[in-house]
Amino acid sequence: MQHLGDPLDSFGTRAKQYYIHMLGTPRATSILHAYHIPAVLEIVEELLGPHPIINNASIFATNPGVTYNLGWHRDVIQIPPDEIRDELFSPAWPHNSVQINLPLYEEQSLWVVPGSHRRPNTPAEDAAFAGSKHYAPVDAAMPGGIPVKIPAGHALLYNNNLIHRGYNAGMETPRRTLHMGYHSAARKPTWHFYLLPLAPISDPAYQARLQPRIRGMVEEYIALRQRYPRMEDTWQPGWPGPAA
Ligand SMILES: O=C(O)CCC(=O)C(=O)O
Repeated sequence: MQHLGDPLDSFGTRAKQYYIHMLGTPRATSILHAYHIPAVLEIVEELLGPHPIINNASIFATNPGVTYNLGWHRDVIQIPPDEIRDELFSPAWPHNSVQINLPLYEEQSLWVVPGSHRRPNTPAEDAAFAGSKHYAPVDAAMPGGIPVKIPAGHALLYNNNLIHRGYNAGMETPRRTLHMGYHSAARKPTWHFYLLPLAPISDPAYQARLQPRIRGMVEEYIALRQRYPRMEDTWQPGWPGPAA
Protein backbone atom coordinates (compact mmCIF):
# COMPACT_ATOMS: atom_id res chain seq x y z
CA MET A 1 0.00 0.00 0.00
CA GLN A 2 1.40 3.29 -1.03
CA HIS A 3 -0.70 6.15 0.30
CA LEU A 4 0.29 8.64 2.94
CA GLY A 5 -3.13 8.31 4.51
CA ASP A 6 -6.28 10.33 5.22
CA PRO A 7 -7.17 11.68 8.68
CA LEU A 8 -9.86 9.62 10.42
CA ASP A 9 -12.00 12.73 10.90
CA SER A 10 -12.10 13.43 7.18
CA PHE A 11 -14.00 10.21 6.40
CA GLY A 12 -17.12 10.76 4.31
CA THR A 13 -16.49 14.40 3.47
CA ARG A 14 -15.74 13.45 -0.16
CA ALA A 15 -16.94 10.71 -2.50
CA LYS A 16 -13.68 8.80 -2.61
CA GLN A 17 -11.87 5.84 -1.18
CA TYR A 18 -10.19 6.66 2.15
CA TYR A 19 -6.98 5.08 3.42
CA ILE A 20 -6.77 5.75 7.13
CA HIS A 21 -3.80 4.82 9.33
CA MET A 22 -5.10 3.33 12.58
CA LEU A 23 -1.60 3.00 14.02
CA GLY A 24 -0.61 6.49 15.20
CA THR A 25 -4.21 7.75 15.42
CA PRO A 26 -5.00 8.20 19.15
CA ARG A 27 -8.79 7.82 18.65
CA ALA A 28 -8.27 4.42 16.99
CA THR A 29 -6.32 2.66 19.74
CA SER A 30 -9.33 0.58 20.83
CA ILE A 31 -9.55 -1.17 17.45
CA LEU A 32 -5.85 -2.08 17.24
CA HIS A 33 -6.39 -5.55 18.72
CA ALA A 34 -7.96 -6.38 15.33
CA TYR A 35 -4.48 -6.09 13.83
CA HIS A 36 -3.00 -8.63 16.22
CA ILE A 37 -4.69 -11.91 15.34
CA PRO A 38 -2.61 -14.91 16.48
CA ALA A 39 -3.87 -17.16 13.63
CA VAL A 40 -2.84 -14.54 11.08
CA LEU A 41 0.52 -13.97 12.74
CA GLU A 42 1.25 -17.69 12.62
CA ILE A 43 0.81 -17.67 8.85
CA VAL A 44 2.92 -14.53 8.51
CA GLU A 45 5.65 -16.32 10.41
CA GLU A 46 5.42 -19.31 8.08
CA LEU A 47 5.75 -17.00 5.08
CA LEU A 48 8.44 -14.59 6.27
CA GLY A 49 10.31 -16.21 9.13
CA PRO A 50 10.39 -15.63 12.87
CA HIS A 51 9.42 -12.59 14.87
CA PRO A 52 6.71 -10.87 12.84
CA ILE A 53 6.21 -7.19 13.63
CA ILE A 54 3.64 -4.78 12.33
CA ASN A 55 4.45 -2.04 9.86
CA ASN A 56 0.96 -1.01 8.78
CA ALA A 57 -2.47 -1.04 10.43
CA SER A 58 -4.92 0.84 8.23
CA ILE A 59 -8.45 0.68 6.94
CA PHE A 60 -9.77 1.13 3.41
CA ALA A 61 -13.12 2.83 3.81
CA THR A 62 -15.55 3.84 1.08
CA ASN A 63 -19.28 4.44 1.00
CA PRO A 64 -21.72 2.83 -1.49
CA GLY A 65 -21.97 4.52 -4.88
CA VAL A 66 -18.36 5.66 -4.96
CA THR A 67 -16.22 4.90 -8.02
CA TYR A 68 -12.63 3.91 -7.26
CA ASN A 69 -9.78 3.55 -9.75
CA LEU A 70 -6.15 3.26 -8.68
CA GLY A 71 -3.92 2.18 -11.59
CA TRP A 72 -2.17 -1.19 -11.79
CA HIS A 73 1.16 -1.16 -9.95
CA ARG A 74 3.64 -3.02 -7.81
CA ASP A 75 4.29 -1.32 -4.44
CA VAL A 76 7.58 0.23 -5.53
CA ILE A 77 6.65 3.92 -5.50
CA GLN A 78 9.59 4.69 -3.15
CA ILE A 79 12.13 3.41 -5.68
CA PRO A 80 13.24 5.83 -8.43
CA PRO A 81 12.19 4.32 -11.78
CA ASP A 82 15.76 3.93 -13.05
CA GLU A 83 16.64 1.86 -9.95
CA ILE A 84 13.78 -0.65 -10.32
CA ARG A 85 15.47 -3.85 -11.51
CA ASP A 86 13.94 -7.19 -12.53
CA GLU A 87 15.96 -8.86 -9.76
CA LEU A 88 13.62 -7.32 -7.15
CA PHE A 89 10.76 -9.47 -8.46
CA SER A 90 12.59 -12.79 -8.61
CA PRO A 91 12.71 -15.71 -6.16
CA ALA A 92 16.39 -14.75 -5.66
CA TRP A 93 15.23 -11.58 -3.86
CA PRO A 94 13.32 -12.57 -0.68
CA HIS A 95 10.69 -9.87 -0.05
CA ASN A 96 10.40 -9.29 3.69
CA SER A 97 6.82 -8.00 3.63
CA VAL A 98 3.35 -9.46 3.69
CA GLN A 99 0.22 -7.42 3.16
CA ILE A 100 -3.20 -8.51 4.38
CA ASN A 101 -6.76 -7.46 3.55
CA LEU A 102 -9.41 -8.52 6.04
CA PRO A 103 -12.79 -7.12 4.94
CA LEU A 104 -15.69 -6.46 7.30
CA TYR A 105 -18.02 -6.31 4.25
CA GLU A 106 -17.34 -8.42 1.15
CA GLU A 107 -14.17 -7.09 -0.51
CA GLN A 108 -14.90 -6.03 -4.11
CA SER A 109 -12.11 -3.61 -5.03
CA LEU A 110 -8.82 -5.54 -5.14
CA TRP A 111 -7.57 -6.85 -8.49
CA VAL A 112 -4.39 -8.89 -8.97
CA VAL A 113 -2.24 -10.59 -11.61
CA PRO A 114 -1.66 -13.98 -9.93
CA GLY A 115 1.98 -15.06 -9.68
CA SER A 116 3.40 -11.72 -10.88
CA HIS A 117 5.25 -11.06 -7.59
CA ARG A 118 7.97 -13.60 -8.40
CA ARG A 119 8.81 -12.62 -11.95
CA PRO A 120 9.50 -9.44 -13.93
CA ASN A 121 6.88 -7.93 -16.25
CA THR A 122 6.06 -9.81 -19.42
CA PRO A 123 6.27 -7.78 -22.67
CA ALA A 124 2.43 -7.53 -22.67
CA GLU A 125 2.47 -6.17 -19.10
CA ASP A 126 5.20 -3.69 -20.07
CA ALA A 127 2.96 -2.50 -22.88
CA ALA A 128 0.07 -2.03 -20.43
CA PHE A 129 2.36 0.01 -18.13
CA ALA A 130 3.03 2.28 -21.14
CA GLY A 131 6.58 3.13 -20.13
CA SER A 132 5.87 3.72 -16.40
CA LYS A 133 7.72 1.73 -13.74
CA HIS A 134 5.24 2.92 -11.08
CA TYR A 135 1.58 3.13 -12.18
CA ALA A 136 -0.10 2.01 -15.41
CA PRO A 137 -2.58 4.49 -16.92
CA VAL A 138 -5.90 4.10 -15.06
CA ASP A 139 -7.65 2.79 -18.19
CA ALA A 140 -4.95 0.19 -18.98
CA ALA A 141 -6.13 -3.39 -19.65
CA MET A 142 -3.70 -5.62 -17.75
CA PRO A 143 -3.34 -9.14 -19.22
CA GLY A 144 -4.28 -11.78 -16.65
CA GLY A 145 -5.70 -9.26 -14.17
CA ILE A 146 -8.61 -10.63 -12.12
CA PRO A 147 -10.81 -9.31 -9.30
CA VAL A 148 -10.43 -11.01 -5.92
CA LYS A 149 -13.65 -11.13 -3.97
CA ILE A 150 -13.00 -11.82 -0.30
CA PRO A 151 -15.92 -12.77 1.95
CA ALA A 152 -16.38 -10.66 5.07
CA GLY A 153 -14.25 -11.97 7.91
CA HIS A 154 -11.81 -13.84 5.66
CA ALA A 155 -8.24 -12.67 5.17
CA LEU A 156 -6.17 -12.48 2.00
CA LEU A 157 -2.38 -12.42 2.43
CA TYR A 158 -0.24 -11.25 -0.47
CA ASN A 159 3.26 -10.24 -1.45
CA ASN A 160 2.97 -6.59 -2.48
CA ASN A 161 5.48 -6.99 -5.31
CA LEU A 162 2.39 -8.45 -7.02
CA ILE A 163 0.93 -6.41 -9.90
CA HIS A 164 -2.35 -5.21 -8.39
CA ARG A 165 -4.82 -2.35 -8.41
CA GLY A 166 -7.85 -0.96 -6.60
CA TYR A 167 -10.88 -0.71 -8.87
CA ASN A 168 -14.62 -0.56 -8.43
CA ALA A 169 -16.99 0.94 -11.01
CA GLY A 170 -19.50 1.78 -8.26
CA MET A 171 -19.42 0.38 -4.74
CA GLU A 172 -22.55 -1.67 -3.99
CA THR A 173 -21.73 -2.06 -0.31
CA PRO A 174 -19.56 -0.01 2.02
CA ARG A 175 -15.87 -0.90 1.98
CA ARG A 176 -14.44 -1.41 5.43
CA THR A 177 -11.35 -3.49 4.86
CA LEU A 178 -8.69 -3.84 7.54
CA HIS A 179 -5.35 -3.52 5.81
CA MET A 180 -2.24 -4.77 7.61
CA GLY A 181 1.42 -5.11 6.86
CA TYR A 182 4.00 -7.23 8.66
CA HIS A 183 7.64 -8.06 8.28
CA SER A 184 10.05 -10.37 10.07
CA ALA A 185 12.29 -8.51 12.52
CA ALA A 186 14.83 -11.30 12.02
CA ARG A 187 15.58 -10.02 8.51
CA LYS A 188 16.55 -6.69 7.02
CA PRO A 189 13.59 -4.49 6.06
CA THR A 190 12.24 -3.67 2.61
CA TRP A 191 11.39 -0.21 1.22
CA HIS A 192 7.79 -0.86 2.16
CA PHE A 193 8.74 -0.94 5.83
CA TYR A 194 9.35 2.84 5.79
CA LEU A 195 5.80 3.93 4.91
CA LEU A 196 4.52 4.10 8.48
CA PRO A 197 4.76 7.72 9.73
CA LEU A 198 7.25 7.63 12.61
CA ALA A 199 6.38 10.79 14.56
CA PRO A 200 2.87 9.82 15.81
CA ILE A 201 3.89 6.32 16.96
CA SER A 202 7.05 7.62 18.68
CA ASP A 203 5.07 9.88 21.02
CA PRO A 204 5.36 8.40 24.55
CA ALA A 205 1.83 9.61 25.43
CA TYR A 206 0.49 7.68 22.42
CA GLN A 207 2.52 4.57 23.23
CA ALA A 208 1.21 4.60 26.80
CA ARG A 209 -2.34 4.13 25.42
CA LEU A 210 -1.47 0.96 23.47
CA GLN A 211 -2.18 -2.58 24.57
CA PRO A 212 1.08 -4.29 25.60
CA ARG A 213 1.32 -6.60 22.57
CA ILE A 214 0.77 -3.80 20.06
CA ARG A 215 3.07 -1.50 22.03
CA GLY A 216 5.78 -4.17 21.93
CA MET A 217 5.48 -4.43 18.15
CA VAL A 218 5.60 -0.65 17.80
CA GLU A 219 8.72 -0.44 19.97
CA GLU A 220 10.35 -3.17 17.89
CA TYR A 221 9.34 -1.39 14.70
CA ILE A 222 10.97 1.84 15.88
CA ALA A 223 14.12 0.00 17.02
CA LEU A 224 14.51 -1.72 13.64
CA ARG A 225 13.96 1.55 11.85
CA GLN A 226 16.71 3.14 13.94
CA ARG A 227 19.01 0.24 13.14
CA TYR A 228 18.25 0.61 9.40
CA PRO A 229 17.48 4.32 8.95
CA ARG A 230 18.19 4.55 5.20
CA MET A 231 15.30 3.34 3.03
CA GLU A 232 17.38 3.81 -0.11
CA ASP A 233 19.72 0.99 1.01
CA THR A 234 16.91 -1.56 0.78
CA TRP A 235 16.85 -2.05 -2.97
CA GLN A 236 20.63 -2.07 -3.49
CA PRO A 237 22.17 -5.28 -4.91
CA GLY A 238 22.86 -7.86 -2.21
CA TRP A 239 20.65 -6.20 0.44
CA PRO A 240 18.33 -9.02 1.68
CA GLY A 241 19.62 -11.05 4.59
CA PRO A 242 19.43 -11.61 8.34
CA ALA A 243 19.09 -8.52 10.52
CA ALA A 244 22.31 -7.63 12.31
O1 LIG B 1 -7.64 -0.76 -2.78
C1 LIG B 1 -6.86 -1.72 -2.82
O2 LIG B 1 -7.14 -2.80 -2.31
C2 LIG B 1 -5.54 -1.58 -3.49
C3 LIG B 1 -4.73 -0.53 -2.83
C4 LIG B 1 -3.35 -0.49 -3.36
O3 LIG B 1 -2.99 -1.20 -4.22
C5 LIG B 1 -2.39 0.47 -2.87
O4 LIG B 1 -2.78 1.42 -2.20
O5 LIG B 1 -1.19 0.28 -3.14
